[in-house]
Amino acid sequence: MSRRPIIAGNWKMNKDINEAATLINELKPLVEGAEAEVVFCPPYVDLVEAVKLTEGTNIGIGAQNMHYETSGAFTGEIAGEMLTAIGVKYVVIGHSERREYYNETDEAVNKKAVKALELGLTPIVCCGETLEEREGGKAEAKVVGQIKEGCKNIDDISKVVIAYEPIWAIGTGKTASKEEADEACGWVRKTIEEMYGKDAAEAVRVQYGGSVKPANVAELMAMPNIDGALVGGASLTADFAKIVKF
Ligand code: G2H
Repeated sequence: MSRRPIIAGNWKMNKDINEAATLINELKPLVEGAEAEVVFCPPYVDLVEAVKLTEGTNIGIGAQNMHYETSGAFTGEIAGEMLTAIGVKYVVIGHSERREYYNETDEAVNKKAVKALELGLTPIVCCGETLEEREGGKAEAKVVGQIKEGCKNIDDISKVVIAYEPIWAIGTGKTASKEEADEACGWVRKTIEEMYGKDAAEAVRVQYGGSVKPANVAELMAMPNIDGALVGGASLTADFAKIVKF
């Protein structure tokens, strides 16, 4: 089965509304006609403007997090319903920075993923091991565990995008080798097969993330288990178009 590549820019806590508009306007013509599905994930305060600026283009807008409840006393949080109401189509869930700094658990990741799908949002569910876990031979167990817990009870797993991001390669300039990245994306796919069967595993898209840049994207994308990239630092300039059009 051929899976359509998906390249997403995770802007993290970068770009105010004016900077976001400038970057989007720069990138719009440069990513036009891309073979890959293209997603920009700016900070919450930029989302309304980002959706407006990308109407009628091939760019989809995503949030970087959401709450699994619809409303209530959750100061500082944003509901999935609030995202769909403004035309957001994707949401990053369980990024390692959220797991590390905001104690996001696999259980919360799972609730968010289930809720996102209910609302018609495409969840980009993140997983990945620390350097210590990799060096201790525990990388596969960590990734498999995160997928088993984070991606359970899902009606149609083919609608989920999974991003494998080894924590040691995030923002460090250190990329996993294409073989390491492919092997780990294969662990994800094998786990999905065990949970949901072969067809589901063939359909689900697995991204690699961690210091992806124009110079390394093509070799990563050529690997059999890698269907896309979740890009941080290199998504913040017009150079992102070179990644999108790998
Ligand atoms: C990993 C990635 C984006 P970067 O966090 O999700 O960031 O490309 O800067 O390593």
